Amino acid sequence: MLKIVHAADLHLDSAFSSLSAEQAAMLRREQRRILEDIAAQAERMSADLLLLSGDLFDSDRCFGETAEALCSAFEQTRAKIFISPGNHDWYSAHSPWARMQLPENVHVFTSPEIEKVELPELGCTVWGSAFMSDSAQPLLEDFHADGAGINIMVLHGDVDAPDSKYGYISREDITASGLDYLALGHVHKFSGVQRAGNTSYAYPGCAMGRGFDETGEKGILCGSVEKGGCDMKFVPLSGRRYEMLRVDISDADDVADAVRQAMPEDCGRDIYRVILCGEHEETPDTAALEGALGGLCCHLEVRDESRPKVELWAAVGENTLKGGFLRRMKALYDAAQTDDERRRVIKAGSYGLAALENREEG
Ligand SMILES: [Mn+2]
Repeated sequence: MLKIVHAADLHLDSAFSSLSAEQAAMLRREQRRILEDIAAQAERMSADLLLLSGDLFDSDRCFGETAEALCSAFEQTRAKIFISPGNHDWYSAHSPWARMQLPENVHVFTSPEIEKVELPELGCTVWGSAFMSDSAQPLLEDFHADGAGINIMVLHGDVDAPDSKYGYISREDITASGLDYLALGHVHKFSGVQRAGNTSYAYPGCAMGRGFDETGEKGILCGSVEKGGCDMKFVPLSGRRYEMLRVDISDADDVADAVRQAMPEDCGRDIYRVILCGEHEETPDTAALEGALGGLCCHLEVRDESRPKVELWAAVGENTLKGGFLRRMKALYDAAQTDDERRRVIKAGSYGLAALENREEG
């Protein structure tokens, strides 16, 4: 049985272009700390292998401090480390992978051909390959693992996407691979631990979100792998989260208060996109809300998808006194120049409608 930590898609040195320059730099520093978290986790569980399935860097370059952080994290664990460069951090003679002085325990795959590394002292064989540009041919075609002991592969590629230019991997090829565990990278969402034939495979997802298409908890996979089986579990990391929150402002007298109440208490470190929805009499001022509520979390973006209240116009087509009244009011509403004017028309319309229906306004 092998104890394994599997991570992928750290995308170190990402631009974080939707944030301010200071915040972006802060998040890049935090990304580097994630490396330490991963190495510490490997050391805590006395992992035999730390598998890193590509896109560790966001590009084929990295800052000096990132290379240093990587090396110092790798020195903090006794696990053997295997890296398969991906479509963002592909291997070349000029890439950080070729230029860095990596510690002894690190093996970087440097060829598009699948390479075999035998580790008799651990009773396993580790396979892997590298992207050499931002695309790769299908990866596992005609592959069959014939290594001694437990067969593990570290690979960046795209399962279930036959048209992908990012190294398509078919389920049939996984089934026929003879691998015990296929440690994948590329898909940024945790896939769950999957099974094809006797092979277990998984994408841990990215280690920290970098945008609103990577929301929620992010982490790595930790556990054990044996011949024909594995017990790998998702372990969340402590990085900041990107979160999206829809807030229905239909019944809100004060939109800012409604947002404040909807935000979770422990959101202070996180990056939020609040989407206002429902029906509301006034068009919310998103810039003012961002200003007023920005302190609630690390960064707040407010989008308005709310609609103006429309029930008022339901009977606008009726050939009745009510219909005629509503048509007059609707024309005023459509011609109104300001939100204030529109609000007054709606107010007048609902009073008038209530009077015509002989009921209290509300
Ligand atoms: Mn990636």
